[in-house]
Amino acid sequence: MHIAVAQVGPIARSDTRARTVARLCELLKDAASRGAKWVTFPELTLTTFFPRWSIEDPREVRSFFETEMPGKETRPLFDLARELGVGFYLGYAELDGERQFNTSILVDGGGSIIGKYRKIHIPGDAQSQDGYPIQHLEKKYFQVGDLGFPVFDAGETRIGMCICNDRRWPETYRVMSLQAVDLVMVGYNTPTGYGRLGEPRHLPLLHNHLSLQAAAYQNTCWVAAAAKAGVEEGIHMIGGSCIVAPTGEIAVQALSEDDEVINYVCDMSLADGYRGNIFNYERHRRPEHYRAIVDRVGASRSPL
Ligand code: CDV
Repeated sequence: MHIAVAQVGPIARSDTRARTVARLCELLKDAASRGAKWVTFPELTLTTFFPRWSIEDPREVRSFFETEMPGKETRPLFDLARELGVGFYLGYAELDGERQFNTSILVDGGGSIIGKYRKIHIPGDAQSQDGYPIQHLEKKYFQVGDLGFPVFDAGETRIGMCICNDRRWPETYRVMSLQAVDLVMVGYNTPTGYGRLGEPRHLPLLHNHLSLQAAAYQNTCWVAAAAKAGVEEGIHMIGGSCIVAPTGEIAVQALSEDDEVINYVCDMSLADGYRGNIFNYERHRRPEHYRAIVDRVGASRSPL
């Protein structure tokens, strides 16, 4: 299976959808010219990463959301996908009635939406935090997703999706792995300087790859991860977009922090060796001992 990841460089607050979609179309063409059949785009691909600001004007907030998909401005990407016969994952802010979600869709090579996911692990805060150098207000703008972690059959391959912070949580992949997922697509926007204050600047990239590589290996699947990268509205966002094999190895990685396509011909049977042996779930998993994972949200310090 030939897949690509389209990393996207900074998008300014003033950029129009039309301009951004034109960039995405160029990336899709680049991926298709290399022979790729599926492309992963980042989280919230159509606009700048607006949750870095506390925006009070509801009309301005709504301007970052899509009410239909495809809409007038996004249709060219769908038309191009159909023309090229290339499917894609696209992250965007979804307005569903009054409900706001951080969403991704899976569009097949015929230009039809075959899957939808709404981000479950919503990080950050609902209000600006005093003293934080970088605000991350996803809890202000997004509800927790209500679709679980579904997987979708795309020809011979079963594809799952998650969004940014989801990639750090083992449960995300295990739920998909228990539905025999072959490929997990993930888009992300990860600022340097978020999180533990004074965290060394190399750690966000390390944690990105650590999470993706462990997930691919432990869940016997491929992972295709696309960053929105570079300095966007004064905030540095990590790049490091990559395709990870079920061996846990990075097969290919972006070198820039700008618009860049990476691609790889994935041998989907690479997972079989692990599924039949070290990670043979039927033989080795012990769910009767995993109760706490669903019964508890946090770690209990109560006396044993
Ligand atoms: N967009 C994100 O979900 N970003 C988070 C940040 C807040 C750490 C991430 O997990 O990369």
